[in-house]
Amino acid sequence: MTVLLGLRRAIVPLYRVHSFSMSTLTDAQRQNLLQPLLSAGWSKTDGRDAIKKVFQFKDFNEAFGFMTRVALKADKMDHHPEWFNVYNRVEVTLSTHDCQGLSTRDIDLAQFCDQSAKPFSH
Ligand code: H2B
Repeated sequence: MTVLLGLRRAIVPLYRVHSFSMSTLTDAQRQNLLQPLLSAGWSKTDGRDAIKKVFQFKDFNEAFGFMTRVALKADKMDHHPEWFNVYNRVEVTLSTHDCQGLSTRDIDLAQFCDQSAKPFSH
């Protein structure tokens, strides 16, 4: 019995970090984590709980370099952007499908996008 309880104690936190348990941002998180992004060029999308931002680069090489860095990060996080690219322009939309809204994963990926685009902001 004690072994089973110990096992449960070890497994439940692991389960919680998996996407099944992702939940949408609380009001406090929207104030403290989302608001700074909205002040930095991200905006809420119409009709759904998601954020979007347009990144503009010098050329396709820079745009695709940005996309590559974000793609590798997204793969590691198992959290993927919805995006659209034409030449030097990348439109990024972030939302968490598992909870149908914004979660802390979107905050993390949005911050990573901003960091990755920084060297190219002319
Ligand atoms: N990406 C995004 N943006 N939201 C998700 O809920 C999500 C994801 N879930 N990437 C992941 C994959 C899930 O489907 C897999 C099975 O872990």
